Amino acid sequence: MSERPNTGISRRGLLGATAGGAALAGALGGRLALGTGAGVGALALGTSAAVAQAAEGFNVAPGQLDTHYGFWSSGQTGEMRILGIPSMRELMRVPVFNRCSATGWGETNESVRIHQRTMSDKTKKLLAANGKKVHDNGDLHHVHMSFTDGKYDGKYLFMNDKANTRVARVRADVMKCDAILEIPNAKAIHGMRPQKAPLTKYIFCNGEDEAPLVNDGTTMQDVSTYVNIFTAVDAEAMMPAWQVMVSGNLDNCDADYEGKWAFSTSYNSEMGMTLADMTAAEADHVVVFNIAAIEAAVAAGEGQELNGVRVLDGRKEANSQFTRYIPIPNNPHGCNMAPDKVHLCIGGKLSPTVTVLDVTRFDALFNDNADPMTTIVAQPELGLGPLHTAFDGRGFAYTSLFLDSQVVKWSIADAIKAYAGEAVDPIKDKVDVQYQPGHLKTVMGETSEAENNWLVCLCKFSKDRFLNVGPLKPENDQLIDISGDKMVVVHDGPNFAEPHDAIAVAASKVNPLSAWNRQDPIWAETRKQAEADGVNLDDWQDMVIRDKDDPKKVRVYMSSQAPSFALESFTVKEGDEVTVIVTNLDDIDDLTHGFTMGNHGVAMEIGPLATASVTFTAANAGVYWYYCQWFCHALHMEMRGRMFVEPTGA
Ligand code: RUQ
Ligand code: CUA
Ligand code: CA
Repeated sequence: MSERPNTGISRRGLLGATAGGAALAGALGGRLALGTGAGVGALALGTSAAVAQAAEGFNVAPGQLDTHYGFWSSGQTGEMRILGIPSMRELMRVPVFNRCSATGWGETNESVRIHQRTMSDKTKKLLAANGKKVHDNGDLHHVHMSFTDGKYDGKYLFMNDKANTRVARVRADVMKCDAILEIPNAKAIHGMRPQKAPLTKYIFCNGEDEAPLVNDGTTMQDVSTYVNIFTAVDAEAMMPAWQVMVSGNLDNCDADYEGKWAFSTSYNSEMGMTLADMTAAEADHVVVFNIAAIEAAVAAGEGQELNGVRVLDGRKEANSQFTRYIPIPNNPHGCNMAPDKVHLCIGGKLSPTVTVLDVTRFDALFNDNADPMTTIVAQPELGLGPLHTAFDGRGFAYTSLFLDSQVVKWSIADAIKAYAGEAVDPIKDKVDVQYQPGHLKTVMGETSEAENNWLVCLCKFSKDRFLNVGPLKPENDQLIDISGDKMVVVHDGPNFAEPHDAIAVAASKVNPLSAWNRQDPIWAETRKQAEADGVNLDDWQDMVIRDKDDPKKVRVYMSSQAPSFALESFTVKEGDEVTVIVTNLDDIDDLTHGFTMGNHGVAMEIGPLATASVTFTAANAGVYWYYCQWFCHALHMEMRGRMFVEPTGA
């Protein structure tokens, strides 16, 4: 096979490789590239008959349903969003790491329990010191669905929080978060992917920031004690399964279709602490993780136990069977496994190339210590700032070019031929996008069932595409028709801060409920408390119970049925810690009630047949109205009642 040293790319091609921090930051800041060719794209669009035709297919008439679900990350907003594809209509927001005023997420007892379930004592202390119940910010970059045999199975959605080193799970049957895990030892979970086959046993989580392994303040200045950690989370238990220390940091990751490997890009193989240092080397790497070798070592009790997790040493100098390092031109980013089950595409970012690795050659890396370069089968030069790659079912790849503000369509097969010396151009088409694209998504393109219809391109800048709403602009999620030879941008989709990634899933794969199951585990603890209080949550309730052991605690059980709460008033004492538990007995499709307690900062959603509870202090004597804030009935305004807070006379 042909071997090409990965430094073979011209130094000029390696944007800012050694140009120093300032030039690099300028280029990536987008000011240079913003607007280049932007107008051209807009003009071409307006005159193209193909646009009108493609736009026809994108139009979903009133009353019609989309053919695909889009599950969107929201970056620093911290929630998951559900969009319809191809209409690009926003269908729902699912709060996860954020605090939600509508649903009470982050405030209801059920959500606080989910937030705190696996939190370390240290974090709980930190939160308590800040006077908070939970961290109510998150930085949610990546949403991915659980797999069975390389296909979406419609069970769970998993997502990362880079800001607070967490992963979360959303149950696809109710579209609510049911687990949040703060990962110990690692720092800043960025790349995150489920295992694709045979099923999603693990969620692979990249730690992006280096820190001392025992991060207790004793070796802060000694960078040689810093490590980066790769974590496998047990997808069912939502607990860490094992961790591997690596050389260099970890950015994005993916997994193969056989369940043998996980792989992660690293932009900081230098272990640099400054921008100049992080971009100093000509090559960084992809780390390949050998799942079977790691599982065997964990079972044998190798490595060390740290904060309840088995940690193995997969750093270069450890020469283990856990990892291999494949050199990639400097500061790579995206890591995308093709649906052909063979090719892994690594976005060059500072290099204008995508490096294509053949994962069927990874066995030889571990068994025969083969030269890592032998796994590289193509390295097409595609344009400036290649970040992520998406795939269709015809062998085409679509790479976002951040600096060029374009999407490039190319053939994997032709790129392999070109790398072997044949005179073929792998590039088939380029289209301008508006502007600076990051992730891009084809329908089902991260599964073995990739489709050939739509591409969603998540642009980081929208600049002049929408009415000016002030200095902070929306992002722009563009819909591109990829069914023909030419890509056609058919829709501008403004979106709030700041979707990084999305997946597009055939509607047939997802089957959410319309009413809750009364035995749902989400309120199992609330149900247990009710039983202890002698209250049957399945019945019409109107009970106020003062805790036998702690007389300052009051629990108010009430059901709701449009248009009234079972309790039109209840009485507590000044200073009581009040828990209100509401059960919605309406089992009618779409009949959600709410509970808002006036002047107490408390509001929550109670869906059909759901139970929800919230705890607050009735600090001041007086009359307080509570009301249903979810429009449910012609007499919705009348769905209210009074809390009497009796003065203690103290
Ligand atoms: S990242 S724009 Cu947070 Cu997925 Cu690449
Ligand atoms: Cu119940 Cu509005
Ligand atoms: Ca680097």
